Amino acid sequence: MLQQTFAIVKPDGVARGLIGEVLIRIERNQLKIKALKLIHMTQSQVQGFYAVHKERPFFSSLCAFMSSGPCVVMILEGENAIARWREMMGATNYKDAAAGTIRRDFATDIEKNVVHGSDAPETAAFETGYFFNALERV
Ligand code: IDP
Ligand code: MG
Repeated sequence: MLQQTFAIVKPDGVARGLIGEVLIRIERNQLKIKALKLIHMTQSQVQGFYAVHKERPFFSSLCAFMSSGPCVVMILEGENAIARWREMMGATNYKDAAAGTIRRDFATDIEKNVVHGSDAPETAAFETGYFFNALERV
């Protein structure tokens, strides 16, 4: 099934010079980039994006981290793009992530885990719409 998903290179990834590394992996895995920009979110913009996590103990730390510097936000498209991008990212906790995944190779912390990916079609639709309007997509 042809799908779109939403991806982020988080502030730790951008600060550490990992934008190119992530983009190379995306292109090598035949996911098409349909939208892309560099943004620096405010805390309240992050709160809106991560609203599903607002009751979690790590929420305020996560919002501070995600607004600490610029991120690259993207829409990716391909067959089963949601699952394929999550597989490329690896588990949330890099210690549990499979060999060869982005988080296993580069994450330093359960929070500072380099990349984000939507977890379902409904969240992908919400997240792509949160960051991109029609003119920003090809
Ligand atoms: P995901 O990014 O793999 O989908 P989620 O459970 O949706 O993981 O959590 C969103 C983000 O919140 C994670 O990517 C990570 O940055 C952060 N996070 C998740 N669990 C923890 C935790 O236990 N401590 C600190 N940060 C966490
Ligand atoms: Mg998630």
